[in-house]
Amino acid sequence: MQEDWKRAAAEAAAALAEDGMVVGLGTGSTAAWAIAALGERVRRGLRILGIPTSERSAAQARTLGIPLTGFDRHARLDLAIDGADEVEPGTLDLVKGLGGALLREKIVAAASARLVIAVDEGKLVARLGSRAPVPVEVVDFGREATAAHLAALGAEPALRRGEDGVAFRSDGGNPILDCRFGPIGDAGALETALNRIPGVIENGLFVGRAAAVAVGGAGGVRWLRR
Ligand code: ABF
Repeated sequence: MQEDWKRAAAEAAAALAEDGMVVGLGTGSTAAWAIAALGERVRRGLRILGIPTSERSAAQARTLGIPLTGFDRHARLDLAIDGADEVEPGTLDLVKGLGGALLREKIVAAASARLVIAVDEGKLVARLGSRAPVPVEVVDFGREATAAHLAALGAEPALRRGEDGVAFRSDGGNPILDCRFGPIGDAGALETALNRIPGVIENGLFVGRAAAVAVGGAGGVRWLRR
């Protein structure tokens, strides 16, 4: 059921791609549905270039024959399509990064004319932080000191580990501290405060970035727009 909702939302988002666009390809199971839909459209003649937000998404796009480009050739994107872990419907602010690709996702989002998010309705929350931790990508050096700064902002930082117990590494080779804040009052202020901490590379709060969110649910897909 939830997978159908993700898929429907992702397909609605993928329908926004047009000939000639440079399109950011998100990461995660919902974004994978969007990449699959784009692949099908490319097979039928759509001409786009993709910039993937992870090695995983790059591999999927290559398998489907979606031509890829990079920032060296295209510094601006027309559209980025991605998933999210939490969406605040009133503001379209997001928590992203439980998939581990938040840094590339934010770089791609910031370079895109339009960020379109696809989610199932289970991702909607009254307040960001209600369910998901905020992922924070950090450098290895001084990780414990960085974690102490994060704790001083009210978080409970936990080093992300794989099922094997080994510390997770992003595509950039960095660890991630998952920071549980509980419901966040001012997500914009927190996004800025997190990135001021020495050792923090990027955090998973995406404030004021999404232009539209496709929400899949029992009644079909509805659009939330800014
Ligand atoms: C990416 O994948 C991330 O920003 C987010 O963490 C995750 C969502 O994954 P899924 O669509 O599998 O729930 O979009």
